[in-house]
Amino acid sequence: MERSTFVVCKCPVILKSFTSIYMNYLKDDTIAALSTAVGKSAIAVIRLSGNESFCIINKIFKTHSKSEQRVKHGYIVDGIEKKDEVVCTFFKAPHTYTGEDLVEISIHGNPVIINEVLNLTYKNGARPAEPGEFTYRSFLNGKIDLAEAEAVCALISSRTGISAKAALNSMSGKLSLKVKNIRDSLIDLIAFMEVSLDHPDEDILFLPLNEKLSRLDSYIKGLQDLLNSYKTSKILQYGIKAVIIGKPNVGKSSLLNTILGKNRAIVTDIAGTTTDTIEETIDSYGIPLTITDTAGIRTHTNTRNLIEFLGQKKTKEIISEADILVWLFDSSCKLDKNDLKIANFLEKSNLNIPIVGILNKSDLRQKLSLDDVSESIKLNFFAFLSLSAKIGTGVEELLKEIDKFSGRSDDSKNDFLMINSRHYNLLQNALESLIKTKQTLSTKKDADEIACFEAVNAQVALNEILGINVAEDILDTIFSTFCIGK
Ligand SMILES: Nc1nc2c(ncn2[C@@H]2O[C@H](COP(=O)(O)OP(=O)(O)OP(=O)(O)O)[C@@H](O)[C@H]2O)c(=O)[nH]1
Ligand SMILES: [Mg+2]
Repeated sequence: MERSTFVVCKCPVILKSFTSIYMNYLKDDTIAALSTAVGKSAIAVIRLSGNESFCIINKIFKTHSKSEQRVKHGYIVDGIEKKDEVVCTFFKAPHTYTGEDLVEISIHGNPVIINEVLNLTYKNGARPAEPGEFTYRSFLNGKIDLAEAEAVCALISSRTGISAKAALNSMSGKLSLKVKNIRDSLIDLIAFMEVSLDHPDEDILFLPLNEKLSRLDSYIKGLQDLLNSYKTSKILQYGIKAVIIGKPNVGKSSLLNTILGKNRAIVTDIAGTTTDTIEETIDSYGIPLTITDTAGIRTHTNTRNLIEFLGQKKTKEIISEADILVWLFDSSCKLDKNDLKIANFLEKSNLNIPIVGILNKSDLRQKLSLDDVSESIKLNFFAFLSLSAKIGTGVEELLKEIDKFSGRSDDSKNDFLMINSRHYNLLQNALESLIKTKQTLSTKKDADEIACFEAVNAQVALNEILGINVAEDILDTIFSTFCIGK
């Protein structure tokens, strides 16, 4: 069976770099953009948001639907000329995505019609929306916080069901709630600390030291739990990159083909068949798994074959980019100098990448065991399996082993959160500040002022995750990665 590979989402143009773009525009402008993918489709949706949305639509939309209806059928017109038969959905502020008056025009998905309708909205007072500007307005109008806004982008670019679920959890506020709970309790503790600073002689609001420390412990634990979920979150979003390595003819390309369920790479019994890297991504247990087949590494390269030499060079380069290495041995023969050459290369490279060892060709008479490998190769294996790339036995177990590397457990499947590197760094800052707060309180006498300073630093970092007091350039960077129309 062929495994599902990924379809690249055709988002409307994404602008990668610009400076403080949103700040240069008036947020009172009414904006318009295509919110569905560019190209031909049955239906395309154009969105209008801002004070003038209803007014602009009244100029270009003729309908017989009753005025109180939210969804109206009619025609987009330029003067008396009909441009398309459409359905318009009206959303009245403040209960809309952006918090402003918003209209969604569902038109026929022909690029010519899309352009005509968009141009009509611009002609009548709207301006083209910047990337992510609808979500940016939603953030500005307090409909969502920054972590929720970032999750919108993560949801759109999710490549598997589980990563979409994680992004949805963050988008619906589950990450923000955890951060807010820690932050709010911390603010409470800071208040106690400040009161004792301001009124050292009064003991009405006095909080004993052990109570302060135990509260700090619970915040530290909460932050550590969030930080621990980062690795899984990263894997859910970006996937795992597994690189198959081994000497020539060991079955690397056969393994790639069997995992994919199709003949992607050429397989022959001629050593040195694969001379370039071949990469494919599959959905493996809900995680995007990118598998790279490489040119086999051997001591003697046929001098005629410069291509093979370059292929081996590339293999060595690609190894350093792997999250996990799948190292194949031919179990139908003894270890040879080519296996040892690879071992030598890996030992010298000091890469610290987990390795899954594979005794391939398990369908043939076995001449090599795990003990033989461990005796000659002193590297640590994350796991060691026996399989037949040709027949397929043991291949599912290999995928399960790779999945274990993600560190997720099935029990927490529904609770995954989308935590990005910005959140990670801020959580890390908050954690360090709280550890310092705790150390200061427990080791120094009358050190409440320093402890309080560190606790406030932690609060500031947590605020930034939620988008409170965030610098404009950070907002620009975040929203500029969005699609236009979102
Ligand atoms: N019996 C058996 N033969 C296998 C198995 N895996 C691969 N082979 C055979 O081994 C030979 C080499 O297989 P490839 O998949 O091309 O090996 P490779 O490691 O990609 O080789 P290079 O591209 O030259 O580095 C082919 O004849 C395969 O059919 C297996 O599990 N069992
Ligand atoms: Mg090959």
